[in-house]
Amino acid sequence: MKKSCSRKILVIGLVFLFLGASATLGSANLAWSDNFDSYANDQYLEDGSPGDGGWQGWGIPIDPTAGAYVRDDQYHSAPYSVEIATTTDLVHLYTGYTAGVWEYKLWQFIPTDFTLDTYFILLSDYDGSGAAPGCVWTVQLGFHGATGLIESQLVGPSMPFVRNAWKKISCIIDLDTDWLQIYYDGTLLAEHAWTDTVQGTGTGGTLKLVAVDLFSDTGSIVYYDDISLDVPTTDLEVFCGGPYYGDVGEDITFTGSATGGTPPYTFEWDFGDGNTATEQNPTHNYTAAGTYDVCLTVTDNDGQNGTCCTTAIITGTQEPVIEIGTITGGLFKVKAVVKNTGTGAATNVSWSIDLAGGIILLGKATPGTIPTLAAGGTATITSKMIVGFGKTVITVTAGTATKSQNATVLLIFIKTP
Ligand SMILES: [Ca+2]
Ligand SMILES: [Ca+2]
Repeated sequence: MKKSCSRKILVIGLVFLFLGASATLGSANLAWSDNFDSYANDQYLEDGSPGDGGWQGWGIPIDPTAGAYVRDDQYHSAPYSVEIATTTDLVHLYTGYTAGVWEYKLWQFIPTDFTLDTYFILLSDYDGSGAAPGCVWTVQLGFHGATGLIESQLVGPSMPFVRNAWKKISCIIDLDTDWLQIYYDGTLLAEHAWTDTVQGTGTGGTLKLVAVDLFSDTGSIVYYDDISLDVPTTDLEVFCGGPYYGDVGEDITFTGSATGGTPPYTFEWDFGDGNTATEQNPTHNYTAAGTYDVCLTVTDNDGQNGTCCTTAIITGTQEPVIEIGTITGGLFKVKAVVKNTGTGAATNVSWSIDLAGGIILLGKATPGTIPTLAAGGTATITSKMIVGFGKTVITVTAGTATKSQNATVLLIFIKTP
């Protein structure tokens, strides 16, 4: 037992030697990432050990009650993500990030029923104390369930966060020029000097990144996945917004964007209902309720493609309502007005004009179809030539509507009251 422990220590020591040597070769060698897929489901990450991926509960000594569970309830990469629950204050420490340009990137899932507050935090100093100068917060994004807004400290509440979808948070950290840019779902949320910290402009920040903190300050559960710290990517990345919500027939504006690759970009949307668009931010409406898969494919100037898919959730009971208006006679013919008093378009409305009673020599029955009848629209239907004698009853049907009208036929003239 003792022997195997010392062998482990020897291996760890060699790994550190290798890391120490490679760190001087170039910043890319420092790249770190965690997709949470190598752990066991429901594994608890709290003690900072290699088996916990270095994740630990906030505090010196480490607070094991502030750890987090690996879950398969949601994931950006299958099968797992990390669950940040009410008591979570999960920290990962980093060393060597003291110069160069870095991207801290992670994917976040905020459930529809999320309440209260949860935070994504980066620190330039960390001693577990929970106070400056031992701990200095450089990025602090608060996701506030009450307002639905993201608050970037130093900047204040700004854009809404998105529920029920995986969204990328990206921090571009330039430790050479002392600049920080924070992006949410491809949109610039805030930018300021890295050393302008949450404690205030020009107070306490140092040109290094030493820790991330995933902190739920009473907030309900959120998830993170595919967290990385690496040189900024230049790969083409596509953002398609969503999920989108709307009623049948309601115009929805879809928002697309792209980063990386070689601009300019071309955009092609597939709305999942057979319709497409080539604008960056098109407007579209759906004719039936349901959940549609919406995909945006972006092609850059080098012909490189990227795709982003989301959903459009369409609700509503917008249906056509067919009614029959005035029935009128005249020379040879009966006319009737068919109205759509509903909120949705009608298609292929079957109709008929039938005469019963009297002696009808010609035109006893006329069937037909109205191909489309828009909401609020009217159409006039006309019978075939009618010739006959005597009192009759005209019955008009259209869709499920029926209306009858007494009339008198005098050879070629149909008299209605
Ligand atoms: Ca553990
Ligand atoms: Ca994963």
